[in-house]
Amino acid sequence: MLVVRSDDHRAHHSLELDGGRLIPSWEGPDRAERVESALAERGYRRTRHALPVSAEVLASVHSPAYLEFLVTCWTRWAETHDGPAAMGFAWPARGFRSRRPEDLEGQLGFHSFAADCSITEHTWLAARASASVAATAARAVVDGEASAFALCRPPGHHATADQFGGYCYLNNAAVAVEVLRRGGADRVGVLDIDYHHGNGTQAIFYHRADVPVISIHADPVQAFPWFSGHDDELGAGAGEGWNRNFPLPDGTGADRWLDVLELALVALEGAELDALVVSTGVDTYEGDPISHFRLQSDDFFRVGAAIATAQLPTVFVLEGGYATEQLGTNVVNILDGFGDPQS
Ligand code: SP5
Ligand code: ZN
Repeated sequence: MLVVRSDDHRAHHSLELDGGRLIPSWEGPDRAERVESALAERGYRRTRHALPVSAEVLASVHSPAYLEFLVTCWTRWAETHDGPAAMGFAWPARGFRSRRPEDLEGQLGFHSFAADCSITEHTWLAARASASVAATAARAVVDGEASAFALCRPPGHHATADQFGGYCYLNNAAVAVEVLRRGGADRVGVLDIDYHHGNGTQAIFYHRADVPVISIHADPVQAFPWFSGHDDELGAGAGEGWNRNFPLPDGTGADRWLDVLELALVALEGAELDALVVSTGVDTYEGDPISHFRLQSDDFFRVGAAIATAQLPTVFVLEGGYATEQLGTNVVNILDGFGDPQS
């Protein structure tokens, strides 16, 4: 399987509010390094550097105001603040109006939805590179690769058209979808297997019938992002019936989880897809420090093998997974289980 990567993630260090403390984010540069070394150890030698994602593709996923905000945020912040990270602290919650403020502090609330995520000096560079990794992997599949792995960091599935949060700034999976669509795949499915609901991907495609989105995740009554991911969120308008959520309780282990993956794959089969994007989070691992499912490292082989039964051109996009030491093993187990041979 082809691996697409970039070094530009390295300078992105974010801070997050966790238990009342501002700490270095669980989502750090060491994550990508672990995945890189596991790939090398396991013989994944075909690697490609990301080519820049086009402005058109980015604009098909995100709003112009949000992109401008991301590009300029750190410079604007540093002109008037000496704090280490730009983050929201007041959001248009229930009862408020969602009208965009002019001031940066207000815009930080308008363009985010959670305090686990902040913007620092090189966040835009890293987020754009991550989207470029996804775009380049999708382009390789358009050009004939059976599958590709996008080693994306920061992750993307929580990012909506105009909000960051959940360690995500640009929606890399949605970028991959758009590149596949432009390359001739009429119907592209998203299968999101991260522990957390991919609220951003759901929202971006919620009204569309050409991009079915299916997600298996922790029930939002128990887990972040709390306000998205219930099983009655089925899509709307032209997209009605094309969004499916499979929320599961904390403590879910591999057997139950894999049974639900079968259900998800049956639903995808009915969608008559031309290509598949897999939002590949491995925070379902039993040792994950911020998540509560119980998959073991060997179970990820079965996850990959099950996804291979869909027999679709497939782009794997890295999302979450915070048990850093086992992260590479878990990710590569999925890719090995999927089994697109090396060449
Ligand atoms: C891409 C992805 O997996 N994003 C997940 C973001 C979750 N961030 C907030 C998690 C809050 C969990 N609180 C656990 C506190 C442990 N000290
Ligand atoms: Zn996650």
